[in-house]
Amino acid sequence: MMDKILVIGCAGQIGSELTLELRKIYGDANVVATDIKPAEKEITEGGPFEILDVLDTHRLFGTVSRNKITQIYHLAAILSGNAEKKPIASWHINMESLLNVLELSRELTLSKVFWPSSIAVFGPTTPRIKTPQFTVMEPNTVYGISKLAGERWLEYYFHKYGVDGRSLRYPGLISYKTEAGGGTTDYAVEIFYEAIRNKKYDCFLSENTYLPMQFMDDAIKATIGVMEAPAEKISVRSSYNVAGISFSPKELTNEIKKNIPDFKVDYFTDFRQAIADSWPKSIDDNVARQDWGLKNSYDIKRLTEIMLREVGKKFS
Ligand code: NAD
Ligand code: AKB
Repeated sequence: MMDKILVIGCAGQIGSELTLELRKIYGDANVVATDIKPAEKEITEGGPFEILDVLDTHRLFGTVSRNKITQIYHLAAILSGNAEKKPIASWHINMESLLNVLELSRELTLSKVFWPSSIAVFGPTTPRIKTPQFTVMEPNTVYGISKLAGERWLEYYFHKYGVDGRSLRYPGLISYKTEAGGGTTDYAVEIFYEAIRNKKYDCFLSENTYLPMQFMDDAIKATIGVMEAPAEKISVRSSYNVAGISFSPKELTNEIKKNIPDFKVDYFTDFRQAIADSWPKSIDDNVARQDWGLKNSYDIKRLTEIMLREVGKKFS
């Protein structure tokens, strides 16, 4: 029987690309896209789309049952920067939504669930260079605390109820289709828009702040890779480290300058600097490589060229 997929949060930075990729694999009619807000036409007209608040348990059960859903990709969340502005509301959305999805997966015996974690699960006491898969985890942001708790719940539902949840600790994701949604790594997306529009960017992180990043195509491949891996290959039932590449705002600026020589960046750090300073500078993702074959193909040069070309098209 063909799998039927539910994507929750299809209008966001990841959902807007993952939904289209899933439709290519499983067929347009077999991927039901949902979000609390309208999505791009490509998604709403290219296959089934519903407005759905993932906190509305009753409607969520209805959508899953009516569409005979077998797998869920649950992407709805409040990201690190926005979550610090509304800690309790963000905790509620991030945790209740995951518990709703896990409970439903248990009750309706769904085959698999994908829920993303983040490098935000690490904190100031974590080793920051080549952060290992298993290490000290004492996040000090509400987003990081919710992701760490979510990882524990995912593992708990697997061992206690057999819910086959799979997860990646995404680094900062870089893409051109949909703008980033209120995180700390967003500078690495915004910078391309400002480089194209104004040849000038005010960066909210300091020039030598190294963070792990990944181009969206690699993130989508990794997401589908972990979901399609045979269950016996999944040794980590919390969430897998995913490294991508690491760079600082200064290095990214220099790469952009190779294409736009008069591009200028000024630095005005804000509350997100402290968040970035508590996160890893680089990640060791060997466990994911060994377990199910994680691969990254995009380096800073290649992603910069693609970002400038594609963001450039939006303003030409
Ligand atoms: P995003 O903010 O761009 O998209 C999230 C989507 O969820 C939005 O379209 C939003 O409308 C929707 N949403 C919010 N509340 C909802 C609700 N109550 N019901 C239904 N939909 C709701 O986020 P993203 O960057 O696409 O991230 C997706 C997931 O990946 C999140 O769990 C995030 O924590 C995780 N993640 C993202 C990154 C990144 O760099 N983008 C890195 C690490 C982890
Ligand atoms: C954020 O900055 O909040 C996200 C993330 C790394 O989880 N991009």
